[in-house]
Amino acid sequence: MPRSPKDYTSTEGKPNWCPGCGDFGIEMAMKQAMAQLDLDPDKVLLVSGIGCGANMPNWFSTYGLITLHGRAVPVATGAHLANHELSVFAEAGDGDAYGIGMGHFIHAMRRNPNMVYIVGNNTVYGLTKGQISPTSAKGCKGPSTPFGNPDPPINPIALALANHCSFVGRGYAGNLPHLVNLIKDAHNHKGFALVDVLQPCVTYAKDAGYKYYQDLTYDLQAAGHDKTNPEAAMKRAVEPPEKYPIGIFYQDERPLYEDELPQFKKGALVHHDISKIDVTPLFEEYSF
Ligand SMILES: Cc1ncc(C[n+]2csc(CCOP(=O)(O)OP(=O)(O)O)c2C)c(N)n1
Ligand code: SF4
Repeated sequence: MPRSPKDYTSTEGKPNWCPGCGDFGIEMAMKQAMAQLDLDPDKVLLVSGIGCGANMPNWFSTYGLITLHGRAVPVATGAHLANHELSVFAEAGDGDAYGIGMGHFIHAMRRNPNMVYIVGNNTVYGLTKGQISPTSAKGCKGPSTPFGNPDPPINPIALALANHCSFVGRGYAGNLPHLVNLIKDAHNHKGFALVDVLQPCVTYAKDAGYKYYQDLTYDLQAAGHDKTNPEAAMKRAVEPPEKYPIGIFYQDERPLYEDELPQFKKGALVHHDISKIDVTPLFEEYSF
């Protein structure tokens, strides 16, 4: 029997997002992608940070872990290194990923562990009631910026392209078929795959709703973009903000983090025989 999104759905409760939240689209796209990839739920790990979107593992029947704000990527990297036979998805909001978790994001890109990083980019801190985030537009008003945001936004796509990310993609939570395919491509990619998702927050980012993105997104691949060309990718990434290309900006192949580390030559750590390892000398060396 072919798998369906239900096979990845927790029986313990339903999402508590606001009606119409873009996180519903991301959740369904992830589940459809997993089903179409025919992933065994017992071989999938979903790790998140803290935020509205980061509640995601609660609604999945796969292995899941909600960590700390900004810490999805390092925890997912650790889990992946321990058992890199799992399909590892890290998931976070834009505040999580590009604010407090920015350092982890940059270092993961240059290390290239084999995982998918899905960022629900709604340009606000949703869970804490709509404060501006690192991707909020300059001048936008919110509870933390009643006179307008003084800072220009981070461009996560340009940042990823400039920092060794081996798969750089952007999707839109309101275009499910496209997002499903993008997540499947990201999963099939060997290396660290960023999927930044334009995600309407219907409660606190009303200016960037479904109509806004519907009008301004266009499909990179349908427009003939060459995803192997880094200069073309950067040009697309810095297009004026009134356009939002979605699809794969860039993809290349290079060694995985686990391929670079001698500890993994014998396979995933979970399969190593540790029964004959004696840690007593280590304790003796470090005891006072
Ligand atoms: C170390 C730490 N700082 C701040 C917070 C408070 N906090 C929780 S979620 C959040 C921001 C959520 O925004 P985002 O990551 O964009 O996700 P969204 O809720 O929009 O999905 C903040 C600041 C926290 N939980 N931990
Ligand atoms: S506050 Fe925004 S991001 Fe959070 S659940 Fe509501 S619509 Fe979604």
